[in-house]
Amino acid sequence: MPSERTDFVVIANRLPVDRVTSPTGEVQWRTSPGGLVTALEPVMRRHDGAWIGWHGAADEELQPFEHAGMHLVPIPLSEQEVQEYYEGFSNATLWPLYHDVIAPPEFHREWWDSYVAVNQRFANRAAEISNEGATVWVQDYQLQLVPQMLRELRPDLRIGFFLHIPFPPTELYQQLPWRREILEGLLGADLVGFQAPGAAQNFVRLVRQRVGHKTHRDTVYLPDGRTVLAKAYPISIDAEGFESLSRTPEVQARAAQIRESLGNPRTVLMGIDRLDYTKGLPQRLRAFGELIADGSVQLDDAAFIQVATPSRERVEQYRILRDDINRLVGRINGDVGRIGQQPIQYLHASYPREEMAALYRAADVMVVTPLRDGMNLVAKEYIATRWDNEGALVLSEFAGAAAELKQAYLVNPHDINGLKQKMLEAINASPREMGRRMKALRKQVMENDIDRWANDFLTELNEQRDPHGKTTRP
Ligand code: GDG
Repeated sequence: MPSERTDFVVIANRLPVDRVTSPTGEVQWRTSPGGLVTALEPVMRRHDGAWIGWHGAADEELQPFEHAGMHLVPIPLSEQEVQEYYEGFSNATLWPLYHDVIAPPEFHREWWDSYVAVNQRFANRAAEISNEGATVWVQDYQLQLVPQMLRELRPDLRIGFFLHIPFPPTELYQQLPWRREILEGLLGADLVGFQAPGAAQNFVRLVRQRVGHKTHRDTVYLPDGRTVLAKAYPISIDAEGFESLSRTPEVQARAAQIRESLGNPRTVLMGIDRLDYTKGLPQRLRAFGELIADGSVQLDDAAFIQVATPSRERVEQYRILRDDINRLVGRINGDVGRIGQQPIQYLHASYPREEMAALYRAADVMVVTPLRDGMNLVAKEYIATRWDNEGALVLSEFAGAAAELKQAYLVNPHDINGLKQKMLEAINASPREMGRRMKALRKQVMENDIDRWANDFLTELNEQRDPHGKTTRP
């Protein structure tokens, strides 16, 4: 490789590596943390596969290289493309539109042109490095045109697509000036995977209404005789890996230290999110502030740690959110705090995996309240670290994860009184009740891990087409 060709290709906006400079000034690549790499690494090794993606720096062309047994194929992006394709169309048009327009999506024709050009570059590269009949798996909303572009270049390939974020209902999707192009882009795949059955249904309905193809349940029938399957594959985590990390003496000691530094309160509540307006941070902070202010929870008994990982900081809505959260935390701590006792510990930073595991272990009540979320892996990671069946999860009904994690304290984050009540229930739950719920949650997460997700998707993709490009289904 990479002058040779391969039988298995993953295409994602980012390569699964970050460039790091060691204290001695040496530049190295480090596998970026994340379930997707963990799940796909073994599949990549088995098939000697390649991963196509941007390497994270603008205006830089890199040759393909090897890392941790993976063939990595970097795609260059200019500074202008980073602004228009990535920060613009992907994160200021599609992201808010697909998340129920929580923030207003911006529509700019130049952004769209850039999105088309970059998608074409990814498709061209995949066409170059794929063997006859190879399997190509395209990831996420930044690359929705790639399946069709790739099929035009290489009709022999088996193409799968997975959307990590929600797919919106017809009424919202209609706003998109390029609604038909995106649907047609996705229809280039043999199998289109979503986080939830409702998202797959939204897609099939839109294809019927907007493109006019015949559909039946989860199948779209194209005029050329090809069929496209649209189904849900709820993503998960490396559950065992997370559990064993959280069992190490170092992580347990660090968890104890975190609680100690808060003065060992009876209840530690926690939120961990990318700083994003979809995650419902203001709602949970407001609810907690009110519980302290109205005396339902005593300041001596509880602390709330909110970790907000910096994200998309050049996109305007994210800058606005950052200021809003700073103000809100300041107001709540100012209103209900005392000297040496700030009810909310707010951390705008990102941490290594070990620290994340320690934070989860330190939390009695994990509060996950997105207004809309494809899945939400934080909820699943928390559960994986609760091997003693202690701890409670407060979870938004609007997270994809709520469909599987039914024994969580499910909430509507828009309903602040309802949210307060559920948080209070979780805080005051008896050990027996907590154990009953957590046991059921753990069974769900430990049995349905990221390997199963990848296997289910790839098995279905293999069954969907035979190697000669004909459909094998009726
Ligand atoms: C999208 C969809 C879907 C966070 N801070 C740090 C850190 N993280 C890790 C968490 C978790 C991941 O990032 C966040 O995943 P989520 O699922 O919660 O949310 P998104 O980033 O919005 O992901 C989502 C997901 O794709 C997968 O399909 O579930 O719905 O929106 O794994 O642990 N990791 C480290 N340091 C941090 O500071 N190491």
